[in-house]
Amino acid sequence: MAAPEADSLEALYDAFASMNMEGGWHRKFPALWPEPRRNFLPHVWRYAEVKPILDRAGRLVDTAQAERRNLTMFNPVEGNVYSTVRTIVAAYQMIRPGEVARAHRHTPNALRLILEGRGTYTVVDGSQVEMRPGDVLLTPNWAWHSHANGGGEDCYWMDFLDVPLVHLMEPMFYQPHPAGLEADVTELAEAPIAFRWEDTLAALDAEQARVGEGAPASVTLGPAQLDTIALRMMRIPAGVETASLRTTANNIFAVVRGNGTTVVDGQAMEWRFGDTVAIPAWRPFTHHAAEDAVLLQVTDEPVLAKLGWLRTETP
Ligand code: 1HN
Repeated sequence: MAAPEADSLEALYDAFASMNMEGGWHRKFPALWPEPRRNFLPHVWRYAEVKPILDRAGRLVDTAQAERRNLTMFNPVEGNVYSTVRTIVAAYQMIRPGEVARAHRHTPNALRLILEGRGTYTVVDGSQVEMRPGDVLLTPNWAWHSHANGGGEDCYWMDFLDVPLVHLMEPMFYQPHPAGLEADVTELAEAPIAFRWEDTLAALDAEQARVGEGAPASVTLGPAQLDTIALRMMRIPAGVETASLRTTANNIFAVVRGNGTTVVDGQAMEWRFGDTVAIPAWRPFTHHAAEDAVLLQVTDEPVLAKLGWLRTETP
């Protein structure tokens, strides 16, 4: 039998590549590593800088042109043009008096935190609820939703969606409502999808009494209705610092009240009302309140927990 002809590793690797395969020992990029990498970057977006450009967009872009006048925040990590952290995108949105954002639905789960302005309503699966500053409103997977400003003030809010997770796993479905808006609408003062600021404050007061003055108090906005995102309101009294935390969950904090500083991986980021702080997985962080502060925590913890990947440490 003839000896194999000029058989070399190089020829073997060419054969792998021609078959769309690669040797596990030969790949240029490792597939496994000892612990989560520092990939996405800690970052803060400042509402004071965002608001003027939202207002400019308000003058130049109407709701006929843009079904949603939203401005998404993309993490500055190289190559990313969309996600705020790996699984979640956050956006600022503004709607002017008389404007209507038509109904649509999509598989990504969404929620809103209202910053400023009264007189705007959201309609979620036929339930019309007013959106007031400090409120959090949910739009679960596949729920129809539209927004309309029937008042006299510009209304500003923040959106959070698990769109990047849906991109990653591919189950994206999206439909504009065939009629533009839902026909059967019931106006409700309260709804399970609406977490009112007054109720949040009352829950925080009760929790504060339980943990004692001078400690951070955190309440879950629940029961959970979004499968992929958990929500907590956290009050940090002036001068108090939260315990250092490192978690495999990705976090975004939105500033509802007060001001302070978050230190992520040694990097200090100051924040005040309306700001958005991105804290990617496995970066140790602490919050420090300069004055009494309330932060909304938006986290993909439920996903990590369901899959057995949630690890939390206090380094
Ligand atoms: C969306 O549908 C809304 O319905 C807001 O108000 C922000 C950001 C990305 C993708 C879809 C909304 C969004 C969004």
